[in-house]
Amino acid sequence: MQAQALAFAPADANELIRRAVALIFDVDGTLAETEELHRRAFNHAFAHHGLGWQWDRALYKDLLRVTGGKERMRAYHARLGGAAPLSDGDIAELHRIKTAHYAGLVESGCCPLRPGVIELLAAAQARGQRLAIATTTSHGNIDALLSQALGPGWAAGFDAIVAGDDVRHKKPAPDVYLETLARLKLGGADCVAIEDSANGLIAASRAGIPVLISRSMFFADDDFSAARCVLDNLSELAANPKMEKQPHAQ
Ligand code: XBP
Ligand code: MG
Repeated sequence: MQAQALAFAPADANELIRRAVALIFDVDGTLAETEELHRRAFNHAFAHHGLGWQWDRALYKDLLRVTGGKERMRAYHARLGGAAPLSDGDIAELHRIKTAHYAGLVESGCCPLRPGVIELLAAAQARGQRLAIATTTSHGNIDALLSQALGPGWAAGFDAIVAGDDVRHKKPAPDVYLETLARLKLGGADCVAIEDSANGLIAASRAGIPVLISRSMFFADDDFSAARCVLDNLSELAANPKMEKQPHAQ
């Protein structure tokens, strides 16, 4: 199924994007390969707290099934069985340290936006399309990433920015996408969600939004058979004039 989606991806993806009134972007993994920085920031917080936890990439890939940093730490703690209890205050403090370290990493400029992202944002704005963000991470983390990549006035280009703690249930629940649609005053079919993970795909699909996948480092082998299109990255889109002239090119 995935091979079929890939074979027809460029033309379908261009059509899907162009007919949308609004493009709704996930952040982690979609706009930038941030998850490796999140992983390092978690490990920094664990060392700072003297916990003795160390999340390597293989373990982190597995833990990413749980969306949200606080929820991910809780799930890992539960998995350990007889570990010393962690209060909500401990989790909040770990997450505060993790978030501060993550912001420092992002602000150092080591995490550029993925290929094709800036071109797609510019092309969509030039076509008069609306832009939105629907993410599990926090407003602070979105701002750290996009201030660095797009400049301090970046938020003015987006009509809705909805973060994980703005809603009751994180992805794969549809809440963050439903809230985004409510703020945009649009139906799901008027939009396209640009995602990198199966959890994101499920969340957007449950909100009735067609999904374009841009494969990322940690989620490349997720099941994307319910996606409308699957790309390796957004530079495959026709933001460049060469593909605009060949809409049926594959
Ligand atoms: C991203 C996440 C986030 C980050 C950590 O999911 O799950 O939890 O890993 O962010 P998606 P916080 O890209 O599907 O939105 O620590 O700020 O929660
Ligand atoms: Mg993501």
